[in-house]
Amino acid sequence: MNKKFLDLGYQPLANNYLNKFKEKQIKYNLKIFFNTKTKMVSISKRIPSKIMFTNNYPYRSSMSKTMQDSFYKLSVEIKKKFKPKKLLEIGSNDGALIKNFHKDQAIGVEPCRNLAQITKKMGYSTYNNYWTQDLAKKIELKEKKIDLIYSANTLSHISNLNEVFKSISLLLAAKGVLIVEDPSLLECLKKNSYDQFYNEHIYLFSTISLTNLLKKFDLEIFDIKNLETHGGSLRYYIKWKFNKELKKTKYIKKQIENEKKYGLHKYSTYLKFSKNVQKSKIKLLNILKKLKIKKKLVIGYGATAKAVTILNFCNINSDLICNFIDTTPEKINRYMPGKNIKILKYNNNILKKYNYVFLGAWNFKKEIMHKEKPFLKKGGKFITHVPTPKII
Ligand code: JHZ
Repeated sequence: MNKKFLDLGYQPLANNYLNKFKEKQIKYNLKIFFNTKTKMVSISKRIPSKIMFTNNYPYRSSMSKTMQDSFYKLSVEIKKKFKPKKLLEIGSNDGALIKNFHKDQAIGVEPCRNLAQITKKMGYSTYNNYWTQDLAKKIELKEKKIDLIYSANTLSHISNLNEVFKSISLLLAAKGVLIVEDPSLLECLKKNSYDQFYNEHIYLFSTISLTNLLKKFDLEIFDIKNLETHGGSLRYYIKWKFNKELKKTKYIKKQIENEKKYGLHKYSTYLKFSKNVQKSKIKLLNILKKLKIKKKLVIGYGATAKAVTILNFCNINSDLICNFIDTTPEKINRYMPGKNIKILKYNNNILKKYNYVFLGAWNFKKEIMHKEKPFLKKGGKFITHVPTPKII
């Protein structure tokens, strides 16, 4: 049974950056549910993939050094541990992972044409399609079975998980490995990072809920890694149940114990989280309103999907955060969805005009604070809402 625990109000599509000031935009009521049987956390309103993942999708995985490093490190690990003949990435984005593999070795699947074109140009075989059984069958005809399937920050974006895993089942070799990486529900609750919820994030997985789901497909997790990326993610290493060659590590049991200790299997935990979200909203607004009274200028750093949730839930307008900056060409000179705050192109001097920086990309706090040492030296300060709103 699905039980609601959080209502984040009316939210526009997170990656639908506006071309014009006050451009009309549809908003959807974003409610979050906990399923008492499967323990899965998901959002209520499912927007069709075709509306969200368009031919001009603005998010690029390669825009931060942190993510580039993470993908590079993983590629080294994959080559060493699993030595795949063929690797297929579901949601290959701009090739941040596959570029670390040989062009004949890695295959991309990417529904957003602008991104698929990038990896095609790089010379990688790329299927510009959504992930379906039809596509899996088509790939199998050409490539045969695949020994390593990888997917980061993609499976949690697809509403029909049965279709997702049936398609994977069609392609994964008997001794193959599936690696799935997505934000961790446990970290989200611990950090009170409710901005992990937006229309694209249909699910927020826990090891408990994913284990329950995989059983239906005869798949099981054999190893798990906690990652710092995207504010705390989990990397699940998955195999066929009948494959006894790959041994299960102790980390799965440990992670499930930690999740149970925190109460991820209980509805009451989510009600507590919901209360903390309301408190966080009030605290962040207090900080920004006080700065406005003092005539301080605040700029948002990183026009993230997460920031869209914050702005729209807290009703933050350009009187509280004047602008955002970002390095992504597709976002520059456009406006934050739902809030008409203009996104400026990042340059080394841009922060000079501002007194405070709100970390829209708080998940890259280390990278950003290191890069912006001159701003800090001149007395500039950062604001974050994670784990609790404060000036740092
Ligand atoms: P970042 C997106 O979420 C959407 P977002 C998506 N649904 C998802 O699941 C995750 O990614 C993985 C910029 N930046 O990664 C680049 C700078 O400008 O937190 C990005 O626009 N300068 C697919 O949008 C944004 O910040 C910098 O120095 O929440 C970061 O977006 C750095 C480090 C980043 O994902």
